[in-house]
Amino acid sequence: MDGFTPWPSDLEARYKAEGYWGDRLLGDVLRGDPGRTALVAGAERLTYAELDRRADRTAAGFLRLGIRRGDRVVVQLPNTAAFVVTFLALVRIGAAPVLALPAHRDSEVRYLCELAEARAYVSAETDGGFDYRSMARTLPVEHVVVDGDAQEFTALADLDIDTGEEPGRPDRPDPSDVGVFLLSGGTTGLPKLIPRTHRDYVYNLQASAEVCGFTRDTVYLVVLPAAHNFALACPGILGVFATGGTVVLAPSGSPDEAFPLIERERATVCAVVPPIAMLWLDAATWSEEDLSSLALLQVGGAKFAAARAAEVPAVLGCAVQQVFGMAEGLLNYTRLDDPRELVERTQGRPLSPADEIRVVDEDGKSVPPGEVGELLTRGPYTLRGYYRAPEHNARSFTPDGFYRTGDLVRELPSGHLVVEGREKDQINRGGDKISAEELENHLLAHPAIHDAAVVGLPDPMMGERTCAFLIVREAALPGGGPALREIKDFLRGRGVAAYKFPDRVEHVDRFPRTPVGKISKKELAARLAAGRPDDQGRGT
Ligand code: OOB
Repeated sequence: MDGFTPWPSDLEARYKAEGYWGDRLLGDVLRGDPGRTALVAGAERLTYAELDRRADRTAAGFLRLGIRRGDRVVVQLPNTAAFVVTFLALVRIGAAPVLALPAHRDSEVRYLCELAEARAYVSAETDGGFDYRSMARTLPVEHVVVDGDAQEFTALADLDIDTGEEPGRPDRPDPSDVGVFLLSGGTTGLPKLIPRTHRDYVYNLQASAEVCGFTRDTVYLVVLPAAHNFALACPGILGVFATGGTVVLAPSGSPDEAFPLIERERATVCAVVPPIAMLWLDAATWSEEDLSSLALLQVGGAKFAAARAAEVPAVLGCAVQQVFGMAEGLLNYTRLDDPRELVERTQGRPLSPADEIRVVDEDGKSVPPGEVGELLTRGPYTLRGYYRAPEHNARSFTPDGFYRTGDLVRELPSGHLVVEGREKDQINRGGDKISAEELENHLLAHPAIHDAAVVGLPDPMMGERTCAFLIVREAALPGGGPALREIKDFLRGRGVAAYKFPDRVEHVDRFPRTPVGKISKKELAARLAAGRPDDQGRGT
């Protein structure tokens, strides 16, 4: 596939020889007993046999539409059976799903369709009050497939029909093909696509299922978006399928929705981001649901404070596992038998013996053991390049193929990593990643805004919230410049996902600069922390 950076042949040979990469395809992950429950979604309960059949028939439906091996299809579905069926159907015919989040809007989805040159777009009819069909009308794709009332488009249900005839057998994908595209959190003006091959992602989910102790008795509750790597394959939905357990889809992580499902389905594992974990810690003290089935709570996506991690066993009655992962690949897990100290205070250690880790200073030299530096990594399930992004790749990877994570970490003698901060220009808002540059570019399109700088503001619940510092054009000054509400309306009008909206807006006359003339975001953050956002006295 053009635009995809393969692993060099010596590493490919090694990963195969050492058994990291096998021949299993993403379409073959359903390994449960045919009669056992694979998926519970709303009122639907599907056995492994039923899910397998639906995935096969829908695969045939996509073939009838003309979707073929190597094609890309943007998929934007909430946590419904349709997501699982569509994902399995597409990977079976070798068409790569491009996994948009339900929160994405026109600006993100259109860009993904263009970048991936997607042949089709699959969405819900409406969800959370948003009509995906009206957005779909102007997307640059040949086919729109809708789960539900499709109006002028193709209904997903119409792809799932048994025509009685054998569909033309498509060429089976190769394990080295790109199986799925994940979205990067983004540090530049535009989001990036992460190609994951069948063999690297199958390894990712199988090795994760092993480390996390998944078995056929695992009942995994999905509360994060199924399209997110954590919920999909760490070990996630696919890791459960590969070990024969049951996946239960919840619409969100709200205790009102998740707790009754834990009780009813006797859920044993759930993956959450820190704000949800903290919500659950509070809610568990007054809720009446029986959460006793819960054996493991995986927490990741953003740093989980040691003190809160320590509360989990007593309050929720289950073990806690910290997960420091990234859609780009590398996954760190605290192990189920790690001493309490490591589970509470670290973000885990690499999943694979073949994961290579370097912690480096600004010059790219390894720091002394135990000191903080930027985490670089390469390995059997970490990308070697973003899709169709040669210039960005030149900056994001070292010449010998290590991915620069932009995360600042400290490595303990045990190999466990402690996340100490971030170097990349990104805000981590409770696990949702916001590229400062992307948001700044949207803000700069506002007629009254002359310049914009977006920084993270520490927040006890979300970890960080988003603050936009704005310099207003002189002509707009008499009106005082746009307030937060106007900025949000403006961004909504541009089709930007709501999680990227700033939580706070500060108007300033100029920005503090670093000695080389760049905007000093450190100084802006320090001013916010000190309660003097428009301080002109320092650093200018
Ligand atoms: C997960 O994936 P992404 O791609 O949304 O975000 C990756 C970034 C990391 O580079 C790091 O900056 C941050 O999110 N992060 C954490 C963290 N887990 C992720 N920072 C501190 N502590 C943690 N535990 O977020 C993701 C992917 C797979 C599994 C889990 C999380």
